[in-house]
Order: sequence, then C-alpha cells, then structure tokens
Amino acid sequence: MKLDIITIFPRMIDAGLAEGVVGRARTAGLLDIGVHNLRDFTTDKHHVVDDVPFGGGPGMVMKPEPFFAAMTWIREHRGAPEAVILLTPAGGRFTQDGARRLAAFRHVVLLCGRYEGIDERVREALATEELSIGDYVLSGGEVPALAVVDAVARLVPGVVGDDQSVEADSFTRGLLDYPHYTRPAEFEGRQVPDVLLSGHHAEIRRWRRETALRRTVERRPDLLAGATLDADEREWLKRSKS
Ligand code: 4HQ
Repeated sequence: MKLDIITIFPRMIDAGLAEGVVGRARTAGLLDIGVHNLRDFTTDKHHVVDDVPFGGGPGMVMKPEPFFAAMTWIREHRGAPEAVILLTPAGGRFTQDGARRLAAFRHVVLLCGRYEGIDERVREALATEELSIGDYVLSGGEVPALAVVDAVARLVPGVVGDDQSVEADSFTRGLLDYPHYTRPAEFEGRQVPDVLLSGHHAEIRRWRRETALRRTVERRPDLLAGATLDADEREWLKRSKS
C-alpha cells in the first residue's frame, strides 16, 4: 500500500512511523510511505506556508498554493491516489470500519493542517474526504494522520506478523478485549485467574469470551449493536440483562 503525507512537520511523521510494526513493514517493503514537507512546495525565499485570514480575526490560515503544488508533485511522481484525506475536527469520525475501508485502497494521501486551518479551496478541490479522530482540539493534523496510518497499516496483509492477532483484536469482533496476563502467576498479592493456569483450552476460550462480553456490557454498551455474537454470547447477554 502507498501512502503520502503532506505536513510542515515531517520529522513528527518520520519519528512516528519509524518504530514498531509500521516501521518494520516499511523496511520489508509492505508499506510505501512518502512524507512531504509542505515548505518544499513554496516558491518564495522564506518558504511561507501561512497568511492572515481574509475577513480578519485571530490566527493564521495555511495558504492553498503549496498544497496544490505538493499534490501535483505526488500525482506526477507517485500516481493518482484513490483518496485524499483532510484531517479536521469537522470530518466524519475515523473508526475501525473506516480503517478497513481505507486499507482496501492502493494509494491514499493525508493532508495535515496547522494554525487555524487550511484555506477552504484545498478541501473543495483536493480533498476527497475529511476525517476526525475525535472530539478534542489538537494543534495540528499530524497526530491524527499518524493514528489513521497506524490503524490502516496494521490491516494490510503481512504488516502484523500473526493474522490471528488482528483477528483477535477488540474491534475486529466488535467487542472490547479480554484481560491479558503473563508471568508471574502471583504478583504483589494479585493472582492470575485460575482458569488461565488450568490448561483447559476450551474453558479458557469460554472465560475470555464471557469476560470480553461482560466488559463490553459494562463499559461500552454502545458497541454491542455492531458486534457479532455467537449463540452462547447472545445467551450470556440475555442473562446479564435479567
Ligand atoms: N485538528 N481530528 C488540524 C484536530 C483534528 C481532530 C485541529 C486538525 C487543528 C489545524 N484533526 N487543525 N481532532 O483537532 O482530526
């Protein structure tokens, strides 16, 4: 999969995508990620990317021309992307379903803004969609872009070494995860649940499914609407309601 990110802080993106599964997938050639410094697409001596807002008001607005020039460069050197995503609190919420949809694309571009935002003509003429990672105000689109790339990348076949680990992921099943334990079996007076030490694999599976479901009911009941439950789980759920 090919991804291109346009930002005034390329080192933030480089650092975030150099480690862990994404870093390894890049080295292995599974992900081709281009990080582009918006200032490289300015034509003035001081590489200015912002200007005062028309109509007045506080703060600065990102100029349109460098984004247009960067997109032209990407189309010429990297090909035509299937999606150009603007990260903004005004976008639709980025979810696991959204990550799955984007992971099916071969080429995606992410546009990161700073300051008060980006000139509206960038959204109109360049963006194919707008995404928000949540209802809070960040100082730029870089952290959202890293979140989107990370969530999408781990759905690309081969990026996460063990397919079963993606299968087991909380949102793949639509439920919260079950609790995890490792050695030691007792730590500061806290015991690992006996069933996990029992070696009864059918019982362990059952305990994990039941615990995941109970946690989802308690903490994120909103997720149940989109969850895929088997007959046992539907039965537990019925019982938990009474
Ligand atoms: N931004 N999800 C970039 C966000 C944001 C979010 C605020 C985007 C500042 C310049 N983006 N502007 N939340 O808070 O995507």
